[in-house]
Amino acid sequence: MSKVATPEQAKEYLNRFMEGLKRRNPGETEFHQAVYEVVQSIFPYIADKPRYHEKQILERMAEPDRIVSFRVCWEDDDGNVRVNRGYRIQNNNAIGPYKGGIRFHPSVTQSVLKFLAFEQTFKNSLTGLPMGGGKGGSDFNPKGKSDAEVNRFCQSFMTTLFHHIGPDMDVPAGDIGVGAREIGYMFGQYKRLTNQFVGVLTGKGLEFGGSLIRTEATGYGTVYMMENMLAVKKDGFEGKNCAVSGSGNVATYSVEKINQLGGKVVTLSDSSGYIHDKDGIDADKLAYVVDLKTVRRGRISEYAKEFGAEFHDGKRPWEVPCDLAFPCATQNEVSGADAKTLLKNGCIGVSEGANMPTEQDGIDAYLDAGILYAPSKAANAGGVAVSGLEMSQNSARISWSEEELQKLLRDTMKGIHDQCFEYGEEPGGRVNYLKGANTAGFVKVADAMLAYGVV
Ligand code: NDP
Ligand code: 2IT
Repeated sequence: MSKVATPEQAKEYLNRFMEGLKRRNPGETEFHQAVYEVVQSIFPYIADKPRYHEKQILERMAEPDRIVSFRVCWEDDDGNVRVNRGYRIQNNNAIGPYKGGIRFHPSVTQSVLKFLAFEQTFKNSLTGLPMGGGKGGSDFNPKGKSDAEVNRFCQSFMTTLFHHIGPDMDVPAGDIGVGAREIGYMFGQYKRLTNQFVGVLTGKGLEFGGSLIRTEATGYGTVYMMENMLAVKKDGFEGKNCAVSGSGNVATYSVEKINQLGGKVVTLSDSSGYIHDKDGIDADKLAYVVDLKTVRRGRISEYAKEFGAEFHDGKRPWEVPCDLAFPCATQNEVSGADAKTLLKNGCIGVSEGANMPTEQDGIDAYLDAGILYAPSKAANAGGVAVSGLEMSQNSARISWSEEELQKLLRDTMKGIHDQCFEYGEEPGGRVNYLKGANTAGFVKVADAMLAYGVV
């Protein structure tokens, strides 16, 4: 395919590509979804560049370098032996060591982690830092487990994982269900097994090599991405009503930054439902949420009781009218119908803190409406960017000041915005940030792969 393809040829190529992918990866629907989103949006860019086709670059990117799957045995507090499955997916290390989080959640499957590792490859490329893409995790459910049980699980998980990771090989971090506590337990076990104190995990405690603002970085970055998109339209957060989903790490620091920039957040959620607080979630209420979720490990419904807000059992917040939406919980939490409801109610911007939170027909609805839409691999890249800075600090055995890191995070998000803008600008002045993110992320990884020959 050496000339610009006609729309029919493009469609045929996409169909053939997806058929092959589905045949090779049966039943892995989340992985199919993530690959489809990328391939269909970068096709206009690669159509007239035969080097990418001849060297099968997309086919190689969509085949992980390595999948490690292993048994994780541990004993619960009653002495019962429990068995979970652990994984590490090393998707692509063309531009740096594998890098990406670890997720502990009962919904974790190979398909979920393959989609996340694939996405991470593009996201990490966008940060401009030398990091490849990987992801890991387990179907272990930390909810309701004692600290001692979580400790035993993390130690058992690391006892196999440590063979496959290293500061120049693969550097995991946190994700859903993996926060400061779990990273501490896993780092402690890595150190014990290897007798090495190295930057093999990021998101570490500040006492043992962690970086300032890593905890805040994903949420802050998601909001900076929206701030940058609004600035192009000579607009800002002042007076905007915002709907945020989730109530974990990404959601809470998104709320903090929205508040600082003059917006008002009216929703938060967890897997049992959402709260609607018409008065806004201010700093004091947010401190309550952080304590509720990270110390007491309770349910978001308790917020409604505490502050007299509404709780909507089993529902998602997208039915609440808002100017801006920040899905910050999990994949596929915004259906096509939810996206249409957001648009009908006047939503003008979506910045995705979670990974792949919007289903494909929801994305299509945003793009058709021409709203400001920052896809997850651009919007939530601030977290892994500060992880990259944590790696740099660990290698140099130094710690940067909060002021320096805050500036680096802001500059990184501006850089990501500008790359998406450059590759996503369309005739008529619209910016397709999805196409921009996928294309800009692709180019760097693809060109590095070309340089290596056939590997
Ligand atoms: P946390 O574990 O801190 O919080 C997760 C939140 O999402 C909780 O409120 C949880 O509710 C909710 N949630 C999880 N699974 C589901 C589900 N199946 N249905 C409904 N709600 C659910 O995770 P993070 O905040 O770290 O991660 C949130 C999202 O952001 C994920 O998509 C993650 O991949 C992404 N992300 C995280 C980064 C980070 O640095 N931590 C970086 C980039 C992206 P409940 O308490 O009921 O489980
Ligand atoms: O999805 C993500 O980017 C993360 N969970 C953070 C990865 C990291 O290595 O900091």
